[in-house]
Amino acid sequence: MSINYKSVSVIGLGYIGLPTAAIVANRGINVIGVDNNPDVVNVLKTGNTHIAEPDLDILVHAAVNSGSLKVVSTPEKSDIFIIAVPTPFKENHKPDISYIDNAIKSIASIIEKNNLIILESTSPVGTTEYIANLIAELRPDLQLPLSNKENADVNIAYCPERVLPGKILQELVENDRIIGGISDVCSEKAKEFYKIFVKGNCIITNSRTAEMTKLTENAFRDVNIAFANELSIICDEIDINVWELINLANRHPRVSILQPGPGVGGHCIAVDPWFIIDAAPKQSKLLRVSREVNDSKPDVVIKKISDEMRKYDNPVVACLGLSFKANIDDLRESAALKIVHNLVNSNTGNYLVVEPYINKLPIGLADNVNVKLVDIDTALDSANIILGLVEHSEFINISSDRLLNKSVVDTKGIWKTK
Ligand code: SAJ
Repeated sequence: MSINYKSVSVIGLGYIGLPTAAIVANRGINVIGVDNNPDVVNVLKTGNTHIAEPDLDILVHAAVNSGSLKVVSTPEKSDIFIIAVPTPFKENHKPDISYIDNAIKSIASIIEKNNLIILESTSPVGTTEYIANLIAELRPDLQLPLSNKENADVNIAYCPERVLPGKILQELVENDRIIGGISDVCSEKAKEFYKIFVKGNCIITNSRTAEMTKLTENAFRDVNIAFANELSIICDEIDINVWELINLANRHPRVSILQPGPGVGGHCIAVDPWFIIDAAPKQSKLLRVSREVNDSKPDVVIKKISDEMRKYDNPVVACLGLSFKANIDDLRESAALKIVHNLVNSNTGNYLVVEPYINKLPIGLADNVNVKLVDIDTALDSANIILGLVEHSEFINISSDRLLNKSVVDTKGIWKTK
Protein backbone atom coordinates (compact mmCIF):
# COMPACT_ATOMS: atom_id res chain seq x y z
CA MET A 1 0.00 0.00 0.00
CA SER A 2 1.29 3.46 -0.75
CA ILE A 3 -0.04 6.85 0.10
CA ASN A 4 0.10 9.53 -2.51
CA TYR A 5 0.34 13.05 -1.27
CA LYS A 6 -1.73 14.77 -3.91
CA SER A 7 -4.11 16.30 -1.43
CA VAL A 8 -4.05 17.03 2.27
CA SER A 9 -7.05 18.27 4.25
CA VAL A 10 -6.56 20.21 7.45
CA ILE A 11 -9.63 20.20 9.68
CA GLY A 12 -9.58 23.26 11.96
CA LEU A 13 -7.80 26.41 10.75
CA GLY A 14 -6.68 27.84 14.07
CA TYR A 15 -3.24 28.59 15.54
CA ILE A 16 -1.91 25.19 14.43
CA GLY A 17 -4.10 24.12 11.51
CA LEU A 18 -3.69 27.30 9.49
CA PRO A 19 0.13 27.53 9.64
CA THR A 20 0.36 23.78 8.90
CA ALA A 21 -2.00 24.13 5.92
CA ALA A 22 -0.04 27.13 4.61
CA ILE A 23 3.36 25.43 4.95
CA VAL A 24 2.21 22.20 3.25
CA ALA A 25 0.49 24.20 0.48
CA ASN A 26 3.68 26.13 -0.13
CA ARG A 27 5.45 22.79 -0.70
CA GLY A 28 3.31 22.40 -3.82
CA ILE A 29 0.73 20.01 -2.38
CA ASN A 30 -2.97 20.71 -2.82
CA VAL A 31 -4.34 21.57 0.59
CA ILE A 32 -7.99 21.80 1.52
CA GLY A 33 -8.40 23.87 4.66
CA VAL A 34 -11.67 23.20 6.48
CA ASP A 35 -13.23 25.32 9.20
CA ASN A 36 -16.81 25.34 10.39
CA ASN A 37 -16.67 29.02 11.34
CA PRO A 38 -17.96 30.97 8.29
CA ASP A 39 -16.16 34.16 9.40
CA VAL A 40 -12.82 32.34 9.39
CA VAL A 41 -13.54 30.81 5.96
CA ASN A 42 -14.53 34.21 4.52
CA VAL A 43 -11.40 35.96 5.79
CA LEU A 44 -9.09 33.20 4.55
CA LYS A 45 -10.75 32.95 1.13
CA THR A 46 -9.63 36.51 0.43
CA GLY A 47 -6.04 35.55 1.29
CA ASN A 48 -6.13 37.36 4.63
CA THR A 49 -5.66 35.79 8.07
CA HIS A 50 -7.58 35.88 11.35
CA ILE A 51 -4.47 35.04 13.42
CA ALA A 52 -1.60 37.39 14.28
CA GLU A 53 1.59 35.38 13.86
CA PRO A 54 4.83 36.63 12.29
CA ASP A 55 4.90 36.02 8.49
CA LEU A 56 1.77 33.84 8.51
CA ASP A 57 -0.17 36.41 6.48
CA ILE A 58 2.43 36.32 3.67
CA LEU A 59 2.40 32.51 3.54
CA VAL A 60 -1.41 32.22 3.59
CA HIS A 61 -1.76 34.95 0.98
CA ALA A 62 0.70 33.17 -1.35
CA ALA A 63 -0.94 29.76 -0.86
CA VAL A 64 -4.50 31.02 -1.42
CA ASN A 65 -3.52 33.14 -4.42
CA SER A 66 -1.63 30.31 -6.11
CA GLY A 67 -4.64 28.04 -5.61
CA SER A 68 -2.67 25.46 -3.59
CA LEU A 69 -4.70 26.27 -0.46
CA LYS A 70 -8.44 26.04 -0.89
CA VAL A 71 -10.56 27.07 2.10
CA VAL A 72 -13.97 25.45 2.58
CA SER A 73 -16.51 24.86 5.33
CA THR A 74 -17.38 21.23 4.51
CA PRO A 75 -14.71 18.50 4.25
CA GLU A 76 -13.90 17.03 0.85
CA LYS A 77 -12.20 13.78 -0.24
CA SER A 78 -8.48 13.80 0.35
CA ASP A 79 -5.42 11.53 0.70
CA ILE A 80 -4.52 12.77 4.15
CA PHE A 81 -6.69 14.32 6.87
CA ILE A 82 -5.02 16.31 9.63
CA ILE A 83 -7.22 17.06 12.65
CA ALA A 84 -6.18 20.28 14.40
CA VAL A 85 -9.22 21.29 16.43
CA PRO A 86 -9.34 22.61 20.02
CA THR A 87 -9.49 20.34 23.08
CA PRO A 88 -10.57 22.55 25.98
CA PHE A 89 -11.64 21.26 29.36
CA LYS A 90 -15.13 21.30 30.83
CA GLU A 91 -16.22 23.05 34.05
CA ASN A 92 -14.90 20.19 36.18
CA HIS A 93 -11.47 20.18 34.44
CA LYS A 94 -12.43 17.07 32.47
CA PRO A 95 -11.16 17.02 28.87
CA ASP A 96 -13.68 17.98 26.21
CA ILE A 97 -12.94 16.03 23.02
CA SER A 98 -16.23 16.92 21.34
CA TYR A 99 -14.45 18.93 18.62
CA ILE A 100 -12.37 15.86 17.70
CA ASP A 101 -15.50 13.73 17.77
CA ASN A 102 -17.29 16.13 15.42
CA ALA A 103 -14.27 16.39 13.11
CA ILE A 104 -14.13 12.60 12.71
CA LYS A 105 -17.89 12.40 12.17
CA SER A 106 -17.62 15.14 9.52
CA ILE A 107 -15.08 13.13 7.46
CA ALA A 108 -16.29 9.57 8.17
CA SER A 109 -18.41 9.26 5.04
CA ILE A 110 -15.68 10.52 2.69
CA ILE A 111 -12.78 8.44 4.03
CA GLU A 112 -11.40 6.19 1.29
CA LYS A 113 -9.00 3.24 1.15
CA ASN A 114 -5.35 4.30 1.57
CA ASN A 115 -6.23 7.48 3.46
CA LEU A 116 -4.02 8.59 6.33
CA ILE A 117 -5.65 10.31 9.32
CA ILE A 118 -3.42 12.27 11.67
CA LEU A 119 -4.57 13.77 14.96
CA GLU A 120 -2.52 16.82 16.00
CA SER A 121 -4.78 18.26 18.72
CA THR A 122 -3.51 17.97 22.29
CA SER A 123 -5.46 14.96 23.49
CA PRO A 124 -6.04 12.79 26.56
CA VAL A 125 -4.25 9.43 26.45
CA GLY A 126 -6.29 6.94 24.42
CA THR A 127 -7.91 9.49 22.05
CA THR A 128 -6.21 8.14 18.91
CA GLU A 129 -7.44 4.63 19.71
CA TYR A 130 -10.84 6.14 20.42
CA ILE A 131 -11.01 7.76 16.96
CA ALA A 132 -9.91 4.49 15.34
CA ASN A 133 -12.80 2.76 17.11
CA LEU A 134 -15.17 5.56 16.12
CA ILE A 135 -14.20 5.23 12.45
CA ALA A 136 -14.59 1.44 12.72
CA GLU A 137 -18.11 1.98 14.01
CA LEU A 138 -19.04 4.57 11.38
CA ARG A 139 -17.35 2.74 8.49
CA PRO A 140 -17.68 -1.01 9.03
CA ASP A 141 -16.65 -1.49 5.37
CA LEU A 142 -13.07 -0.40 6.14
CA GLN A 143 -10.26 -2.49 7.69
CA LEU A 144 -8.71 -0.46 10.47
CA PRO A 145 -5.22 -0.78 11.94
CA LEU A 146 -6.61 -1.82 15.33
CA SER A 147 -7.45 -5.26 13.94
CA ASN A 148 -5.35 -5.40 10.78
CA LYS A 149 -2.01 -3.79 11.65
CA GLU A 150 -0.10 -4.63 8.47
CA ASN A 151 -2.70 -4.14 5.75
CA ALA A 152 -5.32 -1.75 7.05
CA ASP A 153 -7.38 0.24 4.55
CA VAL A 154 -6.83 3.41 6.56
CA ASN A 155 -3.85 4.42 8.67
CA ILE A 156 -4.22 6.51 11.81
CA ALA A 157 -1.53 8.28 13.84
CA TYR A 158 -1.11 10.87 16.56
CA CYS A 159 1.45 13.61 15.98
CA PRO A 160 1.13 16.44 18.49
CA GLU A 161 1.85 20.02 17.57
CA ARG A 162 4.60 21.47 19.77
CA VAL A 163 5.11 24.96 18.38
CA LEU A 164 5.42 28.15 20.37
CA PRO A 165 3.00 30.97 19.50
CA GLY A 166 5.15 33.79 18.13
CA LYS A 167 7.57 31.32 16.51
CA ILE A 168 5.09 28.95 14.89
CA LEU A 169 6.41 28.96 11.32
CA GLN A 170 9.99 28.42 12.43
CA GLU A 171 9.17 25.71 14.98
CA LEU A 172 6.78 23.84 12.64
CA VAL A 173 9.76 23.17 10.40
CA GLU A 174 12.62 22.91 12.88
CA ASN A 175 11.17 21.09 15.91
CA ASP A 176 11.41 17.32 16.28
CA ARG A 177 8.05 15.55 15.86
CA ILE A 178 6.79 12.64 17.92
CA ILE A 179 4.71 10.24 15.86
CA GLY A 180 2.54 7.60 17.49
CA GLY A 181 0.73 5.36 15.02
CA ILE A 182 -1.97 2.85 15.87
CA SER A 183 0.42 0.41 14.14
CA ASP A 184 4.03 0.61 12.93
CA VAL A 185 2.76 1.00 9.39
CA CYS A 186 0.64 4.00 10.46
CA SER A 187 3.70 5.60 12.09
CA GLU A 188 5.84 5.07 8.99
CA LYS A 189 3.17 6.55 6.71
CA ALA A 190 2.80 9.59 8.95
CA LYS A 191 6.58 10.03 9.13
CA GLU A 192 6.77 9.97 5.30
CA PHE A 193 4.30 12.85 5.26
CA TYR A 194 5.99 15.01 7.92
CA LYS A 195 9.36 14.59 6.22
CA ILE A 196 7.99 16.75 3.40
CA PHE A 197 8.32 19.89 5.52
CA VAL A 198 9.91 18.98 8.88
CA LYS A 199 13.67 19.45 9.20
CA GLY A 200 13.71 18.14 12.78
CA ASN A 201 13.77 14.44 13.62
CA CYS A 202 10.52 12.47 13.35
CA ILE A 203 10.59 9.97 16.21
CA ILE A 204 8.24 7.02 16.27
CA THR A 205 6.42 5.60 19.29
CA ASN A 206 2.92 4.27 19.96
CA SER A 207 -0.11 6.56 20.04
CA ARG A 208 -0.63 6.52 23.81
CA THR A 209 2.99 7.44 24.53
CA ALA A 210 2.85 10.21 21.91
CA GLU A 211 -0.30 11.61 23.54
CA MET A 212 1.31 11.48 26.98
CA THR A 213 4.52 13.09 25.66
CA LYS A 214 2.64 16.18 24.57
CA LEU A 215 0.82 16.46 27.90
CA THR A 216 4.06 15.89 29.79
CA GLU A 217 5.89 18.71 28.00
CA ASN A 218 3.31 21.26 29.06
CA ALA A 219 2.93 19.78 32.56
CA PHE A 220 6.72 19.99 33.01
CA ARG A 221 6.54 23.67 32.17
CA ASP A 222 3.57 24.24 34.47
CA VAL A 223 5.27 22.59 37.45
CA ASN A 224 8.44 24.62 36.87
CA ILE A 225 6.55 27.89 36.52
CA ALA A 226 4.68 27.01 39.74
CA PHE A 227 8.07 26.65 41.47
CA ALA A 228 9.04 30.14 40.26
CA ASN A 229 5.65 31.58 41.25
CA GLU A 230 5.82 30.04 44.71
CA LEU A 231 9.33 31.42 45.14
CA SER A 232 8.06 34.91 44.27
CA ILE A 233 5.35 34.63 46.94
CA ILE A 234 7.87 33.38 49.53
CA CYS A 235 10.30 36.18 48.62
CA ASP A 236 7.61 38.83 49.05
CA GLU A 237 6.93 37.46 52.52
CA ILE A 238 10.57 37.50 53.64
CA ASP A 239 11.59 40.61 51.70
CA ILE A 240 13.98 39.22 49.11
CA ASN A 241 14.15 40.33 45.48
CA VAL A 242 13.02 37.20 43.61
CA TRP A 243 14.55 38.34 40.29
CA GLU A 244 17.99 38.74 41.83
CA LEU A 245 17.56 35.44 43.68
CA ILE A 246 16.68 33.47 40.51
CA ASN A 247 19.51 35.11 38.61
CA LEU A 248 21.98 34.06 41.28
CA ALA A 249 20.63 30.52 41.71
CA ASN A 250 20.66 30.02 37.92
CA ARG A 251 24.44 30.52 37.96
CA HIS A 252 24.65 26.98 39.32
CA PRO A 253 25.36 24.66 36.37
CA ARG A 254 22.43 22.36 37.16
CA VAL A 255 19.83 24.95 38.20
CA SER A 256 17.53 26.60 35.66
CA ILE A 257 14.57 28.27 37.37
CA LEU A 258 11.85 29.74 35.14
CA GLN A 259 10.35 33.20 35.60
CA PRO A 260 7.51 34.10 37.98
CA GLY A 261 4.61 36.05 36.55
CA PRO A 262 1.00 37.09 37.17
CA GLY A 263 -0.12 33.49 36.55
CA VAL A 264 -0.05 31.02 33.67
CA GLY A 265 -2.12 31.92 30.64
CA GLY A 266 -2.77 30.58 27.18
CA HIS A 267 -4.76 27.59 26.09
CA CYS A 268 -2.07 24.93 26.57
CA ILE A 269 -0.02 25.00 29.76
CA ALA A 270 -2.94 25.95 32.01
CA VAL A 271 -5.10 23.23 30.44
CA ASP A 272 -3.02 20.18 29.51
CA PRO A 273 -1.90 19.09 33.01
CA TRP A 274 -5.57 18.56 33.84
CA PHE A 275 -5.70 15.82 31.17
CA ILE A 276 -3.05 13.90 33.11
CA ILE A 277 -4.67 14.64 36.48
CA ASP A 278 -8.00 13.41 35.10
CA ALA A 279 -6.41 10.14 33.93
CA ALA A 280 -4.63 9.40 37.24
CA PRO A 281 -6.11 11.69 39.93
CA LYS A 282 -4.64 9.95 42.97
CA GLN A 283 -1.13 9.78 41.51
CA SER A 284 -1.02 13.36 40.15
CA LYS A 285 -0.27 15.21 43.40
CA LEU A 286 2.49 17.54 42.25
CA LEU A 287 0.69 18.39 39.02
CA ARG A 288 -2.49 19.35 40.86
CA VAL A 289 -0.71 21.52 43.44
CA SER A 290 1.25 23.23 40.65
CA ARG A 291 -1.98 24.04 38.83
CA GLU A 292 -3.40 25.44 42.07
CA VAL A 293 -0.29 27.56 42.74
CA ASN A 294 -0.35 29.01 39.22
CA ASP A 295 -4.11 29.55 39.26
CA SER A 296 -3.90 31.38 42.60
CA LYS A 297 -1.20 33.81 41.45
CA PRO A 298 -3.64 36.39 39.97
CA ASP A 299 -5.29 36.72 43.42
CA VAL A 300 -1.89 37.40 44.99
CA VAL A 301 -1.35 40.23 42.50
CA ILE A 302 -4.86 41.62 43.06
CA LYS A 303 -4.22 41.72 46.82
CA LYS A 304 -0.93 43.55 46.29
CA ILE A 305 -2.59 46.20 44.14
CA SER A 306 -5.48 46.59 46.57
CA ASP A 307 -2.94 47.21 49.37
CA GLU A 308 -1.15 49.84 47.25
CA MET A 309 -4.43 51.53 46.34
CA ARG A 310 -5.24 52.13 50.00
CA LYS A 311 -2.22 54.48 50.14
CA TYR A 312 -3.87 56.96 47.71
CA ASP A 313 -7.00 59.14 47.89
CA ASN A 314 -7.63 58.75 44.17
CA PRO A 315 -5.79 55.66 43.06
CA VAL A 316 -5.15 55.41 39.31
CA VAL A 317 -3.58 52.15 38.19
CA ALA A 318 -1.69 51.87 34.89
CA CYS A 319 -2.11 48.23 33.81
CA LEU A 320 0.63 47.40 31.34
CA GLY A 321 -0.36 44.45 29.17
CA LEU A 322 -3.41 42.21 28.80
CA SER A 323 -2.20 39.37 26.57
CA PHE A 324 -1.21 35.97 27.96
CA LYS A 325 2.44 36.55 27.09
CA ALA A 326 4.79 39.06 25.53
CA ASN A 327 4.59 40.45 22.00
CA ILE A 328 1.41 38.68 20.90
CA ASP A 329 -2.26 39.71 20.73
CA ASP A 330 -3.70 36.53 22.26
CA LEU A 331 -5.87 37.21 25.32
CA ARG A 332 -7.09 33.62 25.83
CA GLU A 333 -6.86 32.45 29.44
CA SER A 334 -4.70 35.51 30.14
CA ALA A 335 -3.82 35.98 33.80
CA ALA A 336 -3.22 39.69 33.10
CA LEU A 337 -6.75 40.06 31.73
CA LYS A 338 -8.21 38.20 34.70
CA ILE A 339 -6.38 40.51 37.13
CA VAL A 340 -7.46 43.71 35.36
CA HIS A 341 -11.01 42.42 35.01
CA ASN A 342 -11.30 41.65 38.74
CA LEU A 343 -9.71 44.96 39.77
CA VAL A 344 -11.93 47.02 37.47
CA ASN A 345 -15.04 45.23 38.73
CA SER A 346 -14.08 45.80 42.37
CA ASN A 347 -15.42 49.35 41.88
CA THR A 348 -12.47 51.08 43.50
CA GLY A 349 -10.00 53.25 41.65
CA ASN A 350 -9.52 54.09 38.00
CA TYR A 351 -7.60 52.00 35.51
CA LEU A 352 -5.59 52.92 32.43
CA VAL A 353 -4.87 49.87 30.31
CA VAL A 354 -1.97 49.86 27.85
CA GLU A 355 -2.00 46.99 25.36
CA PRO A 356 -0.19 47.79 22.11
CA TYR A 357 -1.57 44.65 20.42
CA ILE A 358 -5.28 45.52 20.60
CA ASN A 359 -7.26 48.57 19.54
CA LYS A 360 -10.30 48.19 21.76
CA LEU A 361 -10.92 46.79 25.21
CA PRO A 362 -12.34 43.26 25.29
CA ILE A 363 -15.92 42.47 26.36
CA GLY A 364 -16.08 42.47 30.15
CA LEU A 365 -13.89 45.57 30.40
CA ALA A 366 -15.22 47.79 27.63
CA ASP A 367 -18.50 48.66 29.38
CA ASN A 368 -16.92 49.88 32.63
CA VAL A 369 -16.59 53.63 33.17
CA ASN A 370 -13.53 53.29 35.42
CA VAL A 371 -11.26 51.81 32.71
CA LYS A 372 -9.77 53.22 29.49
CA LEU A 373 -7.41 51.87 26.84
CA VAL A 374 -4.64 54.49 26.51
CA ASP A 375 -1.08 54.86 25.20
CA ILE A 376 1.97 54.36 27.38
CA ASP A 377 2.69 58.06 27.92
CA THR A 378 -0.86 58.88 29.03
CA ALA A 379 -0.81 55.96 31.47
CA LEU A 380 2.58 56.81 32.95
CA ASP A 381 1.71 60.52 33.26
CA SER A 382 -1.63 59.98 35.00
CA ALA A 383 -1.22 56.87 37.18
CA ASN A 384 0.09 56.70 40.72
CA ILE A 385 0.37 52.89 40.63
CA ILE A 386 2.14 51.07 37.78
CA LEU A 387 1.20 47.41 37.36
CA GLY A 388 3.54 45.54 34.98
CA LEU A 389 1.72 42.45 33.68
CA VAL A 390 3.29 41.52 30.32
CA GLU A 391 6.88 42.07 29.22
CA HIS A 392 6.03 43.52 25.79
CA SER A 393 9.14 45.06 24.16
CA GLU A 394 7.43 48.47 24.33
CA PHE A 395 7.40 48.29 28.15
CA ILE A 396 10.97 47.09 28.68
CA ASN A 397 12.28 50.38 27.32
CA ILE A 398 10.37 52.57 29.78
CA SER A 399 13.06 54.68 31.47
CA SER A 400 13.44 54.48 35.24
CA ASP A 401 12.65 58.18 35.75
CA ARG A 402 9.12 57.54 34.39
CA LEU A 403 8.57 55.19 37.35
CA LEU A 404 9.91 57.57 40.01
CA ASN A 405 7.57 58.48 42.90
CA LYS A 406 5.04 55.86 41.83
CA SER A 407 4.09 52.54 43.38
CA VAL A 408 5.40 49.87 41.03
CA VAL A 409 4.11 46.28 41.10
CA ASP A 410 6.19 44.46 38.50
CA THR A 411 4.81 40.91 38.18
CA LYS A 412 7.10 39.97 35.27
CA GLY A 413 10.38 41.58 36.36
CA ILE A 414 10.09 43.95 33.40
CA TRP A 415 12.15 46.64 35.11
CA LYS A 416 14.24 44.36 37.33
CA THR A 417 17.45 46.03 36.27
CA LYS A 418 16.13 49.56 36.85
N1 SAJ B 1 5.31 31.73 31.74
C1 SAJ B 1 5.76 32.12 33.00
N2 SAJ B 1 7.07 31.94 33.30
C2 SAJ B 1 7.96 31.40 32.42
C3 SAJ B 1 7.49 30.99 31.15
C4 SAJ B 1 6.15 31.16 30.84
O1 SAJ B 1 5.00 32.63 33.82
O2 SAJ B 1 9.14 31.30 32.76
C5 SAJ B 1 3.90 31.91 31.40
C6 SAJ B 1 3.69 32.85 30.20
O3 SAJ B 1 3.71 34.19 30.60
C7 SAJ B 1 2.36 32.39 29.69
C8 SAJ B 1 2.38 30.90 29.97
O4 SAJ B 1 3.37 30.69 30.95
O5 SAJ B 1 1.31 32.99 30.41
C9 SAJ B 1 2.67 30.01 28.79
O6 SAJ B 1 3.63 30.60 27.93
P1 SAJ B 1 4.78 29.78 27.17
O7 SAJ B 1 5.45 30.76 26.28
O8 SAJ B 1 5.65 29.07 28.11
O9 SAJ B 1 4.02 28.66 26.35
P2 SAJ B 1 2.76 28.66 25.34
O10 SAJ B 1 1.52 28.35 26.13
O11 SAJ B 1 2.74 29.83 24.44
O12 SAJ B 1 3.14 27.38 24.42
C10 SAJ B 1 3.31 26.12 25.05
C11 SAJ B 1 4.66 25.54 24.57
N3 SAJ B 1 5.00 24.39 25.38
C12 SAJ B 1 6.22 24.24 25.95
O13 SAJ B 1 7.08 25.09 25.89
C13 SAJ B 1 6.47 22.95 26.68
C14 SAJ B 1 4.58 25.18 23.09
O14 SAJ B 1 5.77 24.53 22.67
C15 SAJ B 1 3.37 24.25 22.86
O15 SAJ B 1 3.26 23.88 21.48
C16 SAJ B 1 2.13 25.00 23.27
O16 SAJ B 1 2.23 25.27 24.68
C17 SAJ B 1 0.93 24.13 22.97
O17 SAJ B 1 0.26 24.38 21.94
O18 SAJ B 1 0.70 23.16 23.68
